[in-house]
Amino acid sequence: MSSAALDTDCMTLVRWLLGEQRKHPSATGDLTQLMTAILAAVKAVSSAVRKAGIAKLYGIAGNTNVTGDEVKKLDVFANDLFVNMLRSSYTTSLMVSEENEHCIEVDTEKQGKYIVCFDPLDGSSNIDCLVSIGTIFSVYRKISDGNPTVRDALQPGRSIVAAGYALYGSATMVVLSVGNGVNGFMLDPAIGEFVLTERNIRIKPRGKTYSINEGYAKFWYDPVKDYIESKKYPKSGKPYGARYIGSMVADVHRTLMYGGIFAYPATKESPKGKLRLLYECNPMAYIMEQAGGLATTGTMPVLDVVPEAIHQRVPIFMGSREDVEEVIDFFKKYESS
Ligand code: P6P
Repeated sequence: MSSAALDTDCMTLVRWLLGEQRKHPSATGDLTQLMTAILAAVKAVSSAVRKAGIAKLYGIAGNTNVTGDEVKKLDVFANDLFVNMLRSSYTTSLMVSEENEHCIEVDTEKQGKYIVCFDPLDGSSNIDCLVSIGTIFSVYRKISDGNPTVRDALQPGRSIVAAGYALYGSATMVVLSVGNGVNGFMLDPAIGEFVLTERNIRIKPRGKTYSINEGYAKFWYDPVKDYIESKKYPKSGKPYGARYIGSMVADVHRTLMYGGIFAYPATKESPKGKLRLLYECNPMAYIMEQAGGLATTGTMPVLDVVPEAIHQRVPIFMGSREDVEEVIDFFKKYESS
């Protein structure tokens, strides 16, 4: 039996949220309710992700499972879950999903005061080789009067109320911030609850690894080329190690827990980078800053970027404060030259 099941006073995520809620006398409990909806979807996705691996392994034929049900692509399945759980939570007015071209407006009678931007299953192309994948989300307050508009979704990351991610790895973990530091909650399948296991996560001021897809080195701009060169061939001290999984949640979680830097820069092939501002870069940048780290586009803090489109991409360098400050110095050197 798991330790949490034995612990008669384990700190579950919902208990923790209720405690955070009590710190704000004006809190209505809506954010707790919203997070409960997200956690329900995360649990269901976690179960499906683990089953999908087994299904693939035992060769369940075609697109139907043993009961003959149409088996949805995992990312579509995950998206439907988050949309439906949030719709029925009466806390959300508008959603932006990586899976939907346009904003998803909640029916008037079910609208609430929050806006949620999410990537339901980031890195899903990795599922067939059992690489860890994840869900990324960020929560804002609705700022428009009346029915929600896309303007509600185009707020800078500085306006985030809560953000986090779920990592479907060797275990399923939710890492969350509601503006008062970062905490990690492990899913205990024995009791179906997320239990606080990483309290007040702080990222090291400097790490020993860099995480970037070096396959694109040919297309890097000079500041990135020079920075990575300086990590591989330092004038003094040991070179940095290289770590790159190619699944953002896994790469960012490792960076948060061990220190170092994660980068998806602009390249000559992808002048804005690849990662999306609203539901990949902003939530992760928020977590990094809440944990004492930094997140930059190279020329400005990611959280200060004013979005112009819901699926826009931005370059990103995030992680240990001193490592990110070094990157910024390389960009400044080229700006002034
Ligand atoms: P590349 C996965 O497809 C993803 O969206 C992120 O999870 C990951 O960080 C990135 O793309 C990897 O991209 O170009 O290195 O394969």
